Amino acid sequence: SGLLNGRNIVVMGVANDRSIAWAIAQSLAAQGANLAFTYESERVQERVAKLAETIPGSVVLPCNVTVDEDIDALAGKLKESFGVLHGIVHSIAFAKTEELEGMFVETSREGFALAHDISAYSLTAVAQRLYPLMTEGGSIMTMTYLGAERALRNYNVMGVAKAALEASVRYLAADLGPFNVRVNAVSAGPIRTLAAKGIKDFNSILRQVEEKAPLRRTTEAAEVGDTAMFLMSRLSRGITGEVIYVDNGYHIIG
Ligand code: 0WD
Repeated sequence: SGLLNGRNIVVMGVANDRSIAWAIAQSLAAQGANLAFTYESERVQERVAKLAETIPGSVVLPCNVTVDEDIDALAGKLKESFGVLHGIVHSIAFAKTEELEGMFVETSREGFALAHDISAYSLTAVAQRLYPLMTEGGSIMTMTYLGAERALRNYNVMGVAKAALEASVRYLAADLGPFNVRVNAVSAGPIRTLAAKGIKDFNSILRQVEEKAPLRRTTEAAEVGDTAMFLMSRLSRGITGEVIYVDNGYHIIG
């Protein structure tokens, strides 16, 4: 029997079958979770619906996280389909490609605001509207990267947004703990996805990880999926406000 039987979890950020959110969904479904998927726009709707079809009983709902009304509507739909919500997987980020190369010092006001709105504030916007559905307690998780704490080449404004995201995890954890809602982040090693395409020189980043990481290999999305499953389950009931590294140990090496 599954560790997540009877648990209702919304997964945000599936764009295609390479998305980390999709690997997370696989791990959650394997443990018996009931899943809802959200998609950003009609651009990805069909792809997400096709993928969701492979997980019986899952529902697919629209939600562009830059639009408050979308998140309000999502809360309503989740209440309709699930009643009680137990988990939120936030696996969403965006920055303009021109902000992901060259010097951080060149970041525009608009690019900074957009990256922070989608990649950092959205976690709070979603938590704010969905935690009232977590009447039996719950677990919220998001995805972050080492660029939050180190100045990594080309990661630039996304690193600053991830720092804001990680701080948000701590403040949300402090707020929602009394409601028995936990909030954590997974800091994943680099994985080749659509989002990674925006990062310049991704191949050399992967090569560096293979050379330097204690486990001498790059991170697989399924490894993140299994840690996400742990975070969504009762097994992690004592953990909140934390950043957990799933990076084959890369970040400990100088
Ligand atoms: O190496 C990597 N791939 C790592 C990714 C290492 C460490 C962390 N992460 C993070 C990313 O920063 C992101 O937070 O993991 C999360 C998921 O990223 P991913 O799976 O690598 O990338 P992708 O498959 O592109 O999923 C991100 C999705 C968007 O995809 P596209 O490529 O279409 O922008 O975030 C969603 C969208 O589906 N998204 C939105 N969803 C709702 N509203 C929005 C929005 N406004 N914007 C983007």
